[in-house]
Amino acid sequence: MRDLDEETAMGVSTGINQRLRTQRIETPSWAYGNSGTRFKVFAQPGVPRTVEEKIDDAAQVHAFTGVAPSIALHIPWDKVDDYSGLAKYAESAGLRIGTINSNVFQDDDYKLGSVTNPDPRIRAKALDHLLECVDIMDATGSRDLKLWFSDGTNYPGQDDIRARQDRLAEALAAVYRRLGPHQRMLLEYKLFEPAFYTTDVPDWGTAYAHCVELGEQAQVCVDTGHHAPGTNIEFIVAFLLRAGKLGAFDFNSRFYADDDLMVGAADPFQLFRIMYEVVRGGGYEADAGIAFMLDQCHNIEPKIPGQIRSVCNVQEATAKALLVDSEALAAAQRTGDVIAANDVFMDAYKTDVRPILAELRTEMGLEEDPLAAYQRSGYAERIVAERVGGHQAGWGA
Ligand code: LRH
Ligand code: MN
Ligand code: MN
Repeated sequence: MRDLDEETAMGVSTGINQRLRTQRIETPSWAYGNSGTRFKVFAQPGVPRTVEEKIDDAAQVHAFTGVAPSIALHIPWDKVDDYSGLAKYAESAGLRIGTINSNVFQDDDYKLGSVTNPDPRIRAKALDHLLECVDIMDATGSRDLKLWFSDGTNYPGQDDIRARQDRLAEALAAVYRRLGPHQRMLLEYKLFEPAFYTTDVPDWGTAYAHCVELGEQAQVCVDTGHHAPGTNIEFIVAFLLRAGKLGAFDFNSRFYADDDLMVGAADPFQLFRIMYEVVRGGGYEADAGIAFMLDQCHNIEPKIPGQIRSVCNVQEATAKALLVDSEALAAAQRTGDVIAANDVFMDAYKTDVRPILAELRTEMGLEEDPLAAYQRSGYAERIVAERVGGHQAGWGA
């Protein structure tokens, strides 16, 4: 554990606090609704019935953590008639609308794919939806459009793998042309599921290649749950940052397949390693524009506490990453001192950053323990009493 005398500790924590204060972690609207697996959705009392109520819940996460001032929407799960009205509602709740997530995976038409479907009519329908998402961004003032495609095939010979790449490129280019000068397209990859033989955007390399072809406003989104077990995600982060192509994270935690559990729950060390590469590669600087988002569902735990815990886990990993003594690490690396380099790295990881975060929250006028403060607030009891007939998130619907 890092051994700091009191004065140095104060200095270190002040510097880190200033950097942690600027962190922004976006929460997803779908985390607040009921969700589950293919096998069962466990309904919880008090979940939101409207998009506005999802915004209210996200505002609670921000109120207690101070670093979650935006909410991502998923269209059509969060479809409303008036998106600029919704943005105003968010503003009055102390939030803003963040990333717009498209959905071309929940319609019978998409059985054989959306933008890569062999049928041009279905491709056009999918493209229309993506373009409509950009209209929504214009109305809400959102910067980022997130694209994830469930497209792929289940059987050898089912469709032409190469032609599907052409169709994908064509659709992406059409969406890219529609973006405003300050808008970005985030292309998310996923190893498999729901397609099990080929996936059209299965990995970061495919996403990266399409983004390079498209141009500067196209960036890769790394969903931490979308890799094979054992994949070195921090390498991907380092590579993409170096190439200027890391746009965003969808944070969550997985063990086997994609499962959207709480980030940092099973492997906080992996989250630390990822955040270290973010800091090392300049991705933590404000002008880097990396969007740190949660993409999670809470199937067995309560939703708002699940989000608060996740935000705090990201903050903890970030604090540890910021603690890495980069000069000592570089010196050890230069001299090839493997043990010393690993020591410097582990030293930061093993540091208990909870006092630093408590101090930060006090400075920000917040309670030291956001989860306990939320639980004391009475909000959970209030929504259970007030909201009857809670809404189900699209996922698991
Ligand atoms: C796909 C995914 C993608 C979707 C979200 C609900 O697994 O990660 O980001 O939009 O889940
Ligand atoms: Mn995702
Ligand atoms: Mn996912």
